[in-house]
Amino acid sequence: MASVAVCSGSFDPVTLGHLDIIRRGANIFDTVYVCVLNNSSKNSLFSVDERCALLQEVTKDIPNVTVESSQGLLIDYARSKKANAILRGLRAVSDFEYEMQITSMNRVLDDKIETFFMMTNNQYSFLSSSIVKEVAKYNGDISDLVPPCVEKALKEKFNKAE
Ligand code: COD
Repeated sequence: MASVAVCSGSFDPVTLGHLDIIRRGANIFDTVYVCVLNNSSKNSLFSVDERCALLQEVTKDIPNVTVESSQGLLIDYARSKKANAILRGLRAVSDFEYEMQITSMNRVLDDKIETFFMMTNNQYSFLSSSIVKEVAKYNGDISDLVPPCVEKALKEKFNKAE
């Protein structure tokens, strides 16, 4: 049976930490669907279409990755793709409680889809979309944190294009 994983997130915007998880996931699973979902507790800077376009750009060299978005529950999207796995990244202990809650809820909704966690690459352990947006807003250097197209998009958002 083909292994199909859904790598879910807000990706507002995609960082090198996300991309590292997507790439490593694509080495393990036959197909990886990257699904942009709205986190109802976060206000987003980029629209869903903008987030998808950036993800498409940075994953275009990975043949078994497809980028999509969904409005509803992650588990419904995963079922619609016949996925057997949900792939999430873990950075610090602080991620654990939140991830455990989502995973437990998703298991109640469908106990046939397993959630897999991949430890962050050490160099990205501090990295989040929120921290990148904060640094970019005040014109700090984010070139080691995000792909070039994301750096450009952030500069444009904050109206600091050179
Ligand atoms: N290194 C490794 N992993 C990382 C890094 C990094 N530097 N940065 C982020 N990650 C991981 C995160 O831990 C997460 O696993 C993933 O990448 C995405 O992160 P974010 O921050 O872009 O996305 P989240 O965590 O805000 O996404 C939450 C969802 C939108 C997936 C969640 O809210 C959801 O599933 N919503 C849909 C509604 C639903 O199904 N709800 C029921 C479940 S409770």
